Amino acid sequence: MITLYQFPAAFGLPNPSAFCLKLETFLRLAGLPYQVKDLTDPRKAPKAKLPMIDLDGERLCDSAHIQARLTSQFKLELDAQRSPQQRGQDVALTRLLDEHFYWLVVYFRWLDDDAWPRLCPQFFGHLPAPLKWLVPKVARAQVRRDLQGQGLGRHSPAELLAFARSDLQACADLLGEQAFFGGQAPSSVDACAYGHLANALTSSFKTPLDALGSEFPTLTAYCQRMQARLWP
Ligand SMILES: N[C@@H](CCC(=O)N[C@@H](CS)C(=O)NCC(=O)O)C(=O)O
Repeated sequence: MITLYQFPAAFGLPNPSAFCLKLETFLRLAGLPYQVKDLTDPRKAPKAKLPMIDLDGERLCDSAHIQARLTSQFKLELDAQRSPQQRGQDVALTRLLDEHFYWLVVYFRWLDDDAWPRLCPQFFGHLPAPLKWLVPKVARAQVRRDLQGQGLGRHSPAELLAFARSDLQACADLLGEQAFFGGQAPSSVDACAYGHLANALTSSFKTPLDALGSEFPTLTAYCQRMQARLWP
């Protein structure tokens, strides 16, 4: 049995974490049975990040590692039809979303001064006093440090929006006229694309990134298509 440990649903999405939504979408695409356990404190996971799964008593972390393990253990064929060139593009798109675009969404949720007073009660409102005042301060300082270290936190909001626009343009160009990044049917890269794009473009938690949604109608239509297929 697979148990998926992830943050609770929020923002009108199955999950407000792009990586948790990526992995749960993958499980649905693969047709693997699973149960969900909500966790609000990622420090309880061995690598202090979510998602993680318990697979017959073994704890596995990192959406990419988990997908690779499930693919080999259950002989999944989600990517069987992908050519070497398409597989290369899938890795490149995954890196763009996981390692670059993700941080832009983090910035506009956590460090934008308009977003923070709305985010704070959503993520930390369940904590008892005085934790609900202390933990958000520590967590926000950690996010600020992470973004400084990653490098994107050194840019202005306008520069970050320009990066987001070019990331989304790359996604729209790769999608082209196809229904899914995998072609006529979703492949595993669609789990990643949906996790990130749905969080940035279709969340009820509004950030400056929402303005970009109208510039990329094929991507918002894509999110709706994935939602209808996997999250009816
Ligand atoms: N490479 C990891 C990234 C997971 C990740 O960054 N998870 C975030 C939530 S979206 C997290 O748990 N952050 C908690 C923290 O950094 O303290 C994966 O693919 O699963």
